[in-house]
This record gives sequence, structure tokens and C-alpha cells, in this order.
Amino acid sequence: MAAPGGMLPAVMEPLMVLLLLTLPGLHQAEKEWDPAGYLLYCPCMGRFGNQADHFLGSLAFAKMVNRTLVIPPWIVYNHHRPPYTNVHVSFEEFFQLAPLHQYHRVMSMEDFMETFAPKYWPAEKRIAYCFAAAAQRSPDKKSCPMKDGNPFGPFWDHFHVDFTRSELFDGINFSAYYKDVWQSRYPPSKHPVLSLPGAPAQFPVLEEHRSLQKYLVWSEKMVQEGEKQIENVLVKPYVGVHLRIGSDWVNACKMLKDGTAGPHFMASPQCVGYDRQKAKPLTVNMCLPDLKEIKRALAHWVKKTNAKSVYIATDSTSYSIELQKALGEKVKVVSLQPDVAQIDLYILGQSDHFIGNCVSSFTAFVKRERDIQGKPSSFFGLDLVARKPDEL
Ligand SMILES: Nc1nc2c(ncn2[C@@H]2O[C@H](COP(=O)(O)OP(=O)(O)O)[C@@H](O)[C@H]2O)c(=O)[nH]1
Ligand SMILES: *[C@@H]1O[C@H](CO)[C@@H](O)[C@H](O)[C@H]1NC(C)=O
Ligand SMILES: *[C@@H]1O[C@H](CO)[C@@H](O)[C@H](O)[C@H]1NC(C)=O
Ligand SMILES: [Mg+2]
Repeated sequence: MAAPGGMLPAVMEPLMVLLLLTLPGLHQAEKEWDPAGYLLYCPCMGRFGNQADHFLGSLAFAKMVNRTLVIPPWIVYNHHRPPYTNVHVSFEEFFQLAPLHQYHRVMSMEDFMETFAPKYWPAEKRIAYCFAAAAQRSPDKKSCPMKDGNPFGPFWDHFHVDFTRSELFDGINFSAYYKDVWQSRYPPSKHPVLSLPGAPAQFPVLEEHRSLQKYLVWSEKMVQEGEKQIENVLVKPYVGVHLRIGSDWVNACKMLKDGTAGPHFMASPQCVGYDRQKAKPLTVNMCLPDLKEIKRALAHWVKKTNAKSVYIATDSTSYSIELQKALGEKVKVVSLQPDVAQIDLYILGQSDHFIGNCVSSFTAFVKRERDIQGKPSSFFGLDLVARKPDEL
């Protein structure tokens, strides 16, 4: 780069300056390291819905301890189709970063690793932080299980990260109660990068953090793709339904039958209520609606909203043929079963009415988004129309 400058005709020089200004290396130098520190975590529990719940809680935790949140990629488990392994999908593939800045300081993990890690978080300074109980499993009982098994190992390997030592904590958790303890125990001057084996958050997302969903704004690419599908295959108004009925779910819902689950089971607080004392009972139909319940709820909401079409998102069979037959020819029944599950989330989010699965965090994502936008939602097994006295 050094020599050619002088040899260029004078007229080329402004162009060279422009080129230099836009070189990525120079651009990064403008970003400043945050003296308040950083928070890193692996979204190592569950698939998208769980990871999204954890993201909201982690965002709140980062703000509480005033550290910049380093946003991890989504871990997508493509074990039944190429590449038959975990895929790490950058946050920005699905959502915009900019709206998050209105709430708190964030940056993507890809950006953090490229921009800051070489200088401020070199290999020898990579410390793991975890509950002492988690380290009990390690051979020396003092090491955080950062990379033990899947998805832990592949996640950190994706960023070529290894940890040199561990800091164990005990007697605290991630709630607001310990805000000061977090800051006094781990001041950013001594502990600039807090990296955790899992999200500093609860599942399901706490009620007070549900509204943070408003900062999860779809990327332009997702909006374009989603809108294109809606325009091509659906007729408005349309009802969107989430059929979570695959074999893993059938197994999970068995816990309800033997009564061990209680009203709070996975994402169920979203429909039975967060207060355990006042929670509505959780029925089998709410967890695993049968075809009869699916038909009932659909007929009810299609009629109520004058829907011209129905969109079925599912992890298993769509029941398209049965439902088309039940609803009649005037209603178009559509199911795309896209490779990218977020396309389903987008289309469900845009529907005129949404019927979800109360226990599913995949549903919960759609429900939160719609609540914020003032769009109506209901759940299988819950919107029962008033029954006639003789049926009671
Ligand atoms: N495309 C698509 N995938 C789904 C649907 N329902 C479930 N899945 C897949 O199954 C996963 C379920 O895990 P998760 O998102 O954690 O939600 P939960 O298990 O229902 O609480 C999703 O992330 C998707 O990968 C659906 O309606 N459409
Ligand atoms: C939080 O961190 C920011 C950025 O480093 C800093 O400007 C601000 O003073 C910090 N706030 C508190 C309350 O420490
Ligand atoms: C965190 O600790 C506080 C104080 O001991 C307690 O009230 C709260 O229930 C704990 N939260 C979790 C999720 O364990
Ligand atoms: Mg799950």
C-alpha cells in the first residue's frame, strides 16, 4: 500500500483517501472498548424459542450489571439435513441490532471476536465464570464445564475460544436481588469479560422481561422473505396456527397426564398466568391438542375473523388435507414447512388471529410479538366457547 501513492496521478488521490477510510481495519479502530465490561454467554439450552427467552433475560441482566451484551449467534440444530450438525447463525441474520441500542449497549459476538478479542481478550485472559456446583463435575472440581459436550464445545470452537482458568461463584443468582454483589465481586477493571457457560437468565422468560421483545425487530431480509410468502400463498384476512405436535412434544406432554407437571410447565405461564397460586389448570389439550380440538379452534376463529385463509406452522404433520376438508372450499389452507423456522414465526406474527400452543416457547415468541403490536392471540384448549348447560 505504501509505495504506489506517490506514483498515482493527482486526480486519483481523493479516491485513495476514500478507499483508506472505508477499509474495515481502520473502521474498527473507531470503536471504543467499554470500560464497564462485557458479558458473553452460550445460548446452550434448547432450540430457538428457548434461546429467545434466554436472550431477553440476558439482555436485562447485562443492563442491570451495566456491561455491554455480546450477542451470541443462534444455535440451529440441523441434524436431520445438511450439514447434519449445529449451525451458528449470526443474530443479524434474523434481527436488527440497531433497535437494541435503544435499550442497552450491545454488539454481536462475531464483531466482538474480530474487533476486541485480539487486543483486549487474548487467549491467556479467557476466564470462565460459573456456579461452583457446575464445576463439581470437572475432574479437579474447580473448572467450569464451558466446552463439555454439545452444543457447548462446538459453540466456543466456532469462535476458536478456549478458557485458561475458572472463577466459581456461589450463593448468588442472576436476579436483581444480587445486582450490587455482581458488581462488587466482579468489577470490570479486574474482570472485563464475564463469559458464562449458559444464559444469565431463567426459562421461561420472567414476566417483567416479556416486553423487551419490542427490541427484537426482524431483519430486512426476513421481512422481505416473509412478506413475499404471505403475498404469494395467503389470502387476507388469515388465521395463523402453531401445531407443536411432533414426537418429542408427545413425550413432553405425557408429564401432564401423570399430574407431576403442575400448572407451570415450560412456557405455560404465558397462558395460565405467572402467579402459581392463581394459575389456571393446564390440560392435555393445551399441551397437545388433538385433531378434534384443532378443528374446533380453527372453525371458531375462522368464523369470528371472516378469514379467507389459514396458515399452518408445524414441527410435524400439518393436517392440511383434514383441515381443508373441515373448513370447506371458501378457506384456503396453507402450510409451507420452510427450512428456516423463523419464516413460520414471521408469518404467524403477521396473521389476523393467532392460535398457539401454550406450553411452547416457539409459540411464546409469536405471542409476545403480537401482544406488543396489539394483535389478538389465543391458545388451543383455552378459548372454549361457553358450553350449553346440558354439557356441563
Ligand atoms: N418450521 C417450524 N419449526 C418448528 C415449529 N414448531 C417447532 N419447530 C421446531 O422445533 C423447535 C422447538 O423448540 P423451541 O423453539 O425451543 O420451542 P418449544 O420446544 O416448543 O418450547 C423450534 O425451534 C423449531 O426448530 C413450526 O411450527 N415450524
Ligand atoms: C455504565 O457504563 C457506561 C459505559 O461504560 C458508563 O458511561 C456509565 O457511567 C455506567 N453507568 C454506571 C451507573 O456505572
Ligand atoms: C435468587 O435469589 C433470591 C434471593 O435469595 C431469591 O429470592 C430468588 O428466588 C432467586 N431466584 C432464582 C431464580 O433462584
Ligand atoms: Mg424446546
